[in-house]
Amino acid sequence: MGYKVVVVGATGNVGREMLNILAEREFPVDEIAALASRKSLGTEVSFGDRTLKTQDLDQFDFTGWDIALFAIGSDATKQYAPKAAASGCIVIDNSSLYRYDPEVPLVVPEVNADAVMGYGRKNIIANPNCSTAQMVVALKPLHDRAKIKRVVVSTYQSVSGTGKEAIDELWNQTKGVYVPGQEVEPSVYPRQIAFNVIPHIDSFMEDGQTREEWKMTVETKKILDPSIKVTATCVRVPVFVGHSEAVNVEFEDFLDEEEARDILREAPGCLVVDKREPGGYVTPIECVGEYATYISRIRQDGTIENGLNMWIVSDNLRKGAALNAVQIAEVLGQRVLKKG
Ligand code: 2RA
Repeated sequence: MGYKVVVVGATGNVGREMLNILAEREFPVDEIAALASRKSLGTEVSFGDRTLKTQDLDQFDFTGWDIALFAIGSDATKQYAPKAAASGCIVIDNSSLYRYDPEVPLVVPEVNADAVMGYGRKNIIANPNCSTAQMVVALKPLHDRAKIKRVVVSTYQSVSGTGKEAIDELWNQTKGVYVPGQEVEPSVYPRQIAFNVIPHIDSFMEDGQTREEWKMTVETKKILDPSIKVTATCVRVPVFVGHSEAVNVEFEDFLDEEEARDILREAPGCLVVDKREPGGYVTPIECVGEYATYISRIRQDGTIENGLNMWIVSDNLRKGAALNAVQIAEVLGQRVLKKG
């Protein structure tokens, strides 16, 4: 006996990964529906060795369906998620719409799985921002051991975080640099992304940070601990998939780098690759298609009393979005729906 599962936004990067991961992890599915906007109607998407034809989100009746994984923008989520939730279908939403709503749990299962039990207030659970998810997976076990005071993070975020058109822009701009007459002007980003980096993701706020940077602060506080101070600089880099983060952590108590390495080696969702030699660390290319949050370059920060530096890398479409959503569905299945 399994679940009736809907994937909303099934033709997008994240929606397709949700279907892939539901199949890979053999989530107990009795029935599955792949929904898309009218313009993508009938597009075929893969679900394991099956092919699904997308159905029209606007016409779909969520009544009788158990879980809906939403991977569409905030505006469309605002229109359809409440309709799904009101019909009794529990929504797991990957947009930012509900993340900061005090009545909606914001969940990374390796960090705060118990928060799933708060789903009933709106019948909605929020998935965090991709750059937050991988960071809190690594911070949680260290926080439990030595209580984190402050985090300073610089991100190196791949273009797949923006979407398919950004992937195409990086590809075409890169080719255009080498092929005279095929130059591609920036359209997705304010500047050329090929062979460049852009210190701007999402919109600017009054205080000079971007919303992406603000998200990392607010979401880390909601998921892990409201007392942790977080300051972020989020940068777009010419990488197709895989977000990387240089993270500096200040603890209440001293934490030796070797002990930190041992803790992370045993921590859920974490994989330590950390040798002080060429190639003894993870780069985005190695994380693509994987589930793990990789941690490298673990080392003391001698400039403060109780500091550590580390390098955190993960597939932003997976742990940063689709995998985390499916893991939330697994927790729902085990603790709430209990059919599978
Ligand atoms: C990005 N975190 O990387 C944002 C949304 N996925 O663009």
